[in-house]
Amino acid sequence: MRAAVFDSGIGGLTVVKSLLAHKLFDEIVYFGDTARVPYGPKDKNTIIRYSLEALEFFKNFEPDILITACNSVSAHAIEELREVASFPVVGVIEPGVLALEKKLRNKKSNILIIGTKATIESQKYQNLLQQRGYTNFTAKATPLFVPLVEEEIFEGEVLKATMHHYFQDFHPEAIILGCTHFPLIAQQISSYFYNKALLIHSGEAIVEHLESTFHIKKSNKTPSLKLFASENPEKLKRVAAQWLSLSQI
Ligand code: DGN
Repeated sequence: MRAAVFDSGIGGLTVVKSLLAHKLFDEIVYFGDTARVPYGPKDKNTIIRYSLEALEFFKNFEPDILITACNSVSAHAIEELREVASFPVVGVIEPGVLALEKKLRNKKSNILIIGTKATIESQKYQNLLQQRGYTNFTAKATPLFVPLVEEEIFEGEVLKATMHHYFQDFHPEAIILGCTHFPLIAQQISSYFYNKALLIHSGEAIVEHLESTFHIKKSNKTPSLKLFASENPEKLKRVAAQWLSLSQI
């Protein structure tokens, strides 16, 4: 089975990492729209247009499934992608909320959702949490984390100051990492909250969703990975080698 995985930049590699670890596909074709990242501050129509262009790119590879490893795309363009694609299109938002529900039974727990402006303003996470009976959640746009990750700043003083800027008033029991760039700084986010908050990561959530909804089973073979970027593919490959612990791509 061949999966196409799409993000605005390098963040979707965090989803690829989980897909590789669980060996769910024979082949993964990744496209990061690095020339136009970030999508987070862009309006819905622009996100839809860019996403449909990415879909055109993937058509040449004849994928069996498209995973939008980008919350901003999952929040704003998933229906439009589904209308046009001849294969299933799976986003990261619903799986994230379902994964949270499995781990956090107390519906009054204090939950913090972080993501891009586009994701937070779409209200998708907030609506789903409300539908599932959660009553105590706050959503906060934390867009500065995206350029830090794209700059390969995964730790250090700038990141600490940014976390303090966004998080100083929060004491969450669980945090939804509502942007696929954020697992790259998850350890730092976790230690900011003294490792006491449960972190929900889209990659892990989507693996559970693919197994349960699409009945995609683990294989014995490690999937082959093809990486494409609209700009500076070397950087994507460098981060992939580091983040995915691959010796050669
Ligand atoms: N990785 C994208 C997401 O999950 O929303 C966002 C990065 C961006 O384009 N701002």
